[in-house]
Amino acid sequence: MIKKLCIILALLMICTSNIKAEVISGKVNQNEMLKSKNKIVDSYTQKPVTGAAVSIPSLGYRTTSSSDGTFELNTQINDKAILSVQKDGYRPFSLTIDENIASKPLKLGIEKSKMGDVTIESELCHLGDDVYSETSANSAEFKGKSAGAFFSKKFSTKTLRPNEEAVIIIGSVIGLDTKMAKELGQNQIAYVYSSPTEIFFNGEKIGELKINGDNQEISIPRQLLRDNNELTIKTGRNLFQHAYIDYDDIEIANIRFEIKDKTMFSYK
Ligand SMILES: [Ca+2]
Repeated sequence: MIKKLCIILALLMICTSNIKAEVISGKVNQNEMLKSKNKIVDSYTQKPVTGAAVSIPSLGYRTTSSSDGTFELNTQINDKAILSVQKDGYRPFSLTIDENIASKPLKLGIEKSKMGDVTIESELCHLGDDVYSETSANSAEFKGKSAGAFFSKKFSTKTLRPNEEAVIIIGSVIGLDTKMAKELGQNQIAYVYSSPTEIFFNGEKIGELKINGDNQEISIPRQLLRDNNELTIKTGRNLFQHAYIDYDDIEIANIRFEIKDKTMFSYK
């Protein structure tokens, strides 16, 4: 009897030690997974989004989220760069990342497109003249040719209801060397700075970009809206270079037109 009991106890001990070993190795695997796995989710349902196109255009890096929404960033990121996510039925998404941000698992929430949304430009655009200082904000990430000092695109929109307002969203911008960008430590240029990037809607100036970052929003005055519209973005110029025009070299991605319901944010 005692012998049998000893055997059973011994078996139990072997079993539990096996279970323990498995749990520990399971944890190690999970941590390794977390380190390398970034995830795309629906910002409303928090459910994984499969087949989203993830790219870092300035580095020529492209991948797709798998069936569980995860994706890997198998590329060296040294300086700030714009990461883009595109998926049918969703608003284009972009995020300025750097080595530090990319070293941690990213959970990116993307939003379903809404009625009246217009994607004006989802690709990365370089504005300027390709002449820039190596200490300019994010100069290391500048790749490809400049598209000139202007970006301009025509697009049509639906008529606004009285409770609605329209905005332009600049998904991401890097490389701005304005006075404010300099004061915020976004570049290492010692003395000079550029005028801000200007945003024009149907020929009227509606706003400026003075700092680098994501999701900058510019309201469109109602009276400027037509059925067919034109958005123009003009990069600034170095205010300390008078011998020739030195445009501020910037990279801009994910330019959108969106309609907002004003009553949704009002508590009156
Ligand atoms: Ca320049």
